[in-house]
Amino acid sequence: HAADAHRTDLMTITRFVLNEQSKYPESRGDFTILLNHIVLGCKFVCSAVNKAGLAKLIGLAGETNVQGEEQKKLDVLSNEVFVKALVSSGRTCILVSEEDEEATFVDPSKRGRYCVVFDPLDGSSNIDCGVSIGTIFGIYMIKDNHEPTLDDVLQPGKQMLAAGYCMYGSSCTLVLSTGEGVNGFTLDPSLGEFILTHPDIKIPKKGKIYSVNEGNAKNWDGPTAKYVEKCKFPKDGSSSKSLRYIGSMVADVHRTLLYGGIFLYPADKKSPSGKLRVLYEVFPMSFLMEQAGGQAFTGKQRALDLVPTKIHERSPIFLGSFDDVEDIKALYAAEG
Ligand code: AHM
Ligand code: MG
Repeated sequence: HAADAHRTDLMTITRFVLNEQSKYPESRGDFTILLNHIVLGCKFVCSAVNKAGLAKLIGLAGETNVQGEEQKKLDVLSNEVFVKALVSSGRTCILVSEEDEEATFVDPSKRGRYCVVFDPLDGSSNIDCGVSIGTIFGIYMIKDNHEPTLDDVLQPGKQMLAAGYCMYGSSCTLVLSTGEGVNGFTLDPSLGEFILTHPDIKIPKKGKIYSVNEGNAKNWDGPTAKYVEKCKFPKDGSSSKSLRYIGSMVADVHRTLLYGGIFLYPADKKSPSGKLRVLYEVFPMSFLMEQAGGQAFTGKQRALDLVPTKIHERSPIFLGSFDDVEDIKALYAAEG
């Protein structure tokens, strides 16, 4: 409609979350402040990713600059920006980043009640060829005012308060759930604001796409191998599925969420726990899938029931459309 050509009532991510949180007056301000700092990190990474190709062209990346300082790699830079933004929010107490071996315990003077687990720049093998990459995050809250310990983040994913990702693709898209469905926001670069563009995302009940690194097939276990065989040669008269695999979890999961289907990073003989990390890859994506009406399964149990024992633990993961994940669950159940 012509009347819609110029929107005048803009639903920014801040406004949206303030509305959503109005039910919890005690946390409303704090959560919004925390989220604003995450959003700042995402905007920074978005701008850095967009300049990355150019920086290389004019000889900046990976070389020393005029001051003789080493240029930081994009993933290291992104991590620093997120850590600093999260600490300075004054709302966090523990940070777990894929980039840092140890968890960061925030100084008591800047401490808040939220724990944030994140992968600041996932899919970094895709940076140099301009393929979509992303940031993934999950948020827990410590229950009382005890001294924070690692146990506060070694919690099952179902205890997360919120989770999301930001995809740096043809546009910059932030997908968020605070436990009341899933919503997608797109960065309007002229405003510097994320605007609600994908309200109440629901994943199709069944999909036509499977997404897996098939190069690992020789090392798969029985149920995974059977499942993928079934995707290609269905015996029930249904049509075969299409394969799409970007190798960038955020992009592969984003497509799965919008179009339906299944994304899998299974166990194999070489990596019996798969590749993806529980806290900041498997949990946030599983949280979003469930909130969108899909499922997430580890090969043994509901992914969000998993209790991690180490901050960088890995787990196999099968997530996506409800019916497609049912199929893989049945194959694992049959194996006993
Ligand atoms: P990274 O954290 O080192 O970037 O690795 C994670 C990425 C995911 O984005 C993606 O799903 C997976 O690795 C792809 O792995 P593979 O190349 O083994 O298929
Ligand atoms: Mg990663």
